[in-house]
Amino acid sequence: MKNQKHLARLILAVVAAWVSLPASACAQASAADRTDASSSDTASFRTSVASVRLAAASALESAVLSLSGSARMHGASGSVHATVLNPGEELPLTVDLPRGMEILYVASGVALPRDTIPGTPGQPGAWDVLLRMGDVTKRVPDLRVFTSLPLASGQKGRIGKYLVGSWPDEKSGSYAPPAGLVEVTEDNADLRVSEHVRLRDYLTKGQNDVWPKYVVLDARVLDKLELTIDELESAGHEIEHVGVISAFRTPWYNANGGSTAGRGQLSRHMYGDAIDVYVDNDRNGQMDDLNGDGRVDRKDTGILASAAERVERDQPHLVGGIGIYTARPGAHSGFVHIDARGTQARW
Ligand SMILES: [Ca+2]
Ligand SMILES: [Ca+2]
Repeated sequence: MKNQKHLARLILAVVAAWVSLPASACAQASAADRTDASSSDTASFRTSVASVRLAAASALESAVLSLSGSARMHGASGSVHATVLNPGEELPLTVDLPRGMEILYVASGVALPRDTIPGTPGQPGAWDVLLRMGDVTKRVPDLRVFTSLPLASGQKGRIGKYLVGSWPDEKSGSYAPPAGLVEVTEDNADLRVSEHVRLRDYLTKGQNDVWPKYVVLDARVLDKLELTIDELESAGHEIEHVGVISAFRTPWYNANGGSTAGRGQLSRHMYGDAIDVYVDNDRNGQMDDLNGDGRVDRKDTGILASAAERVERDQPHLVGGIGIYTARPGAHSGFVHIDARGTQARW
């Protein structure tokens, strides 16, 4: 009975903090707290607990729906899963959570049992987001928060053993060095950052045995890509899979890695807001024949680029570069570069 009274008081505390709770549930919970004076009616107590939990579940459900529909976190496409928080930044909620409801973070993509962390995690990592009210908890689907590592942690162009290089010394604007880097581990590399892209797709080539690795990830280009895919589908091209040639490139790799021909010194790939992609529904590592003429050529990459053009027209905040690369035998079968640099560029 003592435990029950304690629980009832706890529930009442939640109820008091939560103005939207139905009056009937409050009355039942109050009745439960008076059991020492009136009776030991445990059935009534159980009913009140069930009512409060049901109401908490319902409030959580609607809060989760609000977060799931938030363009701030999922983009205009609704298909972006990654929200990157710079050091010290909090989740940009677009709705006020009811009083008594809190946000919890739990490490994402790890196999072992996990602790929940209230408040924004201080250390870099990938997190699933949970909402809790009283003792009821609900996970927010398709939302992954990445807390980034301050760039100042890099020493002499390396973070740990991972060679990054250094960004040009611009003070501000879109060419200023990124505030933070997202840590990629063997455990979290397969997490989806949008419906068609995984964190792994962002990795710079090379340094295969070095973990963790680091990337810069600007979710706006993911939104632009997912909207481009929506455009293609509206035009009758079903898209199941896109291949990613390159997304983030460390400054070191941009200057020294692979074939550097045709690479800009200030490539947007170093700033995490560029992605080179091709449609690859048959997953053969080659651009697909989108127009069905039996050949894979510039007409097919052109269809992809035109879809990105239409996205830019409708979403001026995603303006940036669109570049078509024709096939280079032995290297690739053609792809389209898409970025969200903030000013229009075409090639
Ligand atoms: Ca293909
Ligand atoms: Ca074709």
